[in-house]
Amino acid sequence: LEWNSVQNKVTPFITNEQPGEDYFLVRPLQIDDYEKGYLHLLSQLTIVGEITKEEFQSQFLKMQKAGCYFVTVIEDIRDSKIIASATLATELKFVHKCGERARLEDVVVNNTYRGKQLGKLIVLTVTLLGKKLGCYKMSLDCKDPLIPFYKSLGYTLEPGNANTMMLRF
Ligand code: 16G
Repeated sequence: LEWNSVQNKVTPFITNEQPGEDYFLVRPLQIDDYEKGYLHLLSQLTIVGEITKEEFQSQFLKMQKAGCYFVTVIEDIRDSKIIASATLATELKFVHKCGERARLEDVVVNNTYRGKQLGKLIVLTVTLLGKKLGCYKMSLDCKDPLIPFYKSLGYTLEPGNANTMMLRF
């Protein structure tokens, strides 16, 4: 998976440097993104709960220190708002020659920005990052209606091997 294959999937040509409109910026999450509506965006995906700026910043620093979280966002620089996000989380293993696996988490695009292929752009960006980091596989959980979207980006259901089991606390 290289940039030209990303471009092939996202038409008209857009890359992380040129995401279609010059007011969209693809970049890593930053510590001041609390002010830019990052948690409001995440609340379009699932329950976020009340999180203070201090709590956000402390979690951000923990994630940064851990070194295995790559939270990627798209900012609309016209009003400094985070309008899309996806997280790549990596996990060290003994299997696969002391390999590393990657998980794609918390993919969300602000619902007023749908139809601009920003979901594709951000998923392909973090997928490419997972590959560059040397991960041997990348996986995700999603709801049924999103299966075609992820399939269009190269993800597959592995028959007999794709059951997500859950124990909620
Ligand atoms: C989806 C997300 C997952 C997120 C979860 C939240 C992707 C690919 N998957 O499964 O990352 O954490 O929804 O739902 O974005 P929950 O609150 O039920 O865990």
